[in-house]
Amino acid sequence: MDKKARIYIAGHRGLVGSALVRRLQAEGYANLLLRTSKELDLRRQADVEAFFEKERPEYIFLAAAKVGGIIANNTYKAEFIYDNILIAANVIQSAYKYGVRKVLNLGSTCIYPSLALQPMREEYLLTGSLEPTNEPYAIAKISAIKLCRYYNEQYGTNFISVMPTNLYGINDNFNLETSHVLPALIRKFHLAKLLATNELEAIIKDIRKYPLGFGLTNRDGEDKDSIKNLLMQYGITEKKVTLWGSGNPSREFLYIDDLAEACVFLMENYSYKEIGEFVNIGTGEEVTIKNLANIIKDIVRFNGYIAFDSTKPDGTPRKVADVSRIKALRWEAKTTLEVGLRKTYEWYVSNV
Ligand code: GFB
Repeated sequence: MDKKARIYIAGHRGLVGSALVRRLQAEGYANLLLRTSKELDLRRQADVEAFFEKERPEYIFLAAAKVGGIIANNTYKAEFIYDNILIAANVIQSAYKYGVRKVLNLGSTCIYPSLALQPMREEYLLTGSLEPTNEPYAIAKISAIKLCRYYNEQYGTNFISVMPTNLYGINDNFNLETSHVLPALIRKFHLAKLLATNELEAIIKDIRKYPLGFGLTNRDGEDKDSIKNLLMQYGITEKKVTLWGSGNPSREFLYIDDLAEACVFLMENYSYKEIGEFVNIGTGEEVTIKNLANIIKDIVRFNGYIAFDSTKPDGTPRKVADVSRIKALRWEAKTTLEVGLRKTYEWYVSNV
């Protein structure tokens, strides 16, 4: 990729897209094309074509998507399948039509069967039933993989796909109803600690700056009882934090700057012929939700205890990627979970 190449980062304000922008800028890429979803609705084919016609991107990182944690996936099912299929189909078709040199399409390891053998190898795709809590999202992401593959095969394009594991880091979504587990845990323990140390002003500032959830964003009052009642609805008290599910599932977490580094590296060095249909990106290491919660509790310095709400879903029991293919391409994750968590917590405290 030439440093002056016209590079479109679809979804540049999200967790993934913003990390890609930081990485590309740090590497000296000077011609980044950025559009917010208000400026360009990727679900509208005519608008997408008009953008490509005018701006003529040469490379695309396809990081735009409707995403969320287990409950968001399980609630907004129609939006997760419709928005994500349209975004992928419109961008990939326009990339072909306007002769884009290369596309890097971002998926997720939820494309694998819910009970796939662990660690999950790329060839396990479509070998079993999907996890019901995220089937709509997974179907859309599988469609995007197949679009890239079959455009390559029929039209000779160079569209590559990557499947990152659960991601986290700065610019994540900390809304307790829609977020993934890791930012939710950071926020829950942090607010519980503030409650225990009676730092009401800090709690009020946090809630004002960033909504707790969609359904319950307003406080009736700013006295301790009102705040306590509000936080209790999210499983946060001064002595106890309640998490969803059993705590037994395991997940693999990749720090967002590592993902961005991997994506730029693959874009710069490999074609779809070398990568194959897609490649996993992860650390290859897993942690149970219970253990993750204990690590975060220690980093945040919350002294209370942890409880679990078994009325909430667990989702896939185990999810860890086999990363031998990307290692063979000479890339490996660098950030340990401990370091990534500390960076994310520091960012959260100073930005939310
Ligand atoms: O991160 P998460 O929402 O999504 O949940 P998935 C991971 C695990 O953490 C589940 C548990 O077992 C949750 O029950 N958990 C415990 C919590 N406490 C909480 C909490 O306060 N908030 C949240 N969100 N979880 C998503 C898929 O699956 O992973 C997406 O739904 C996508 O499609 C993404 O693939 C990477 O890891 O289960």
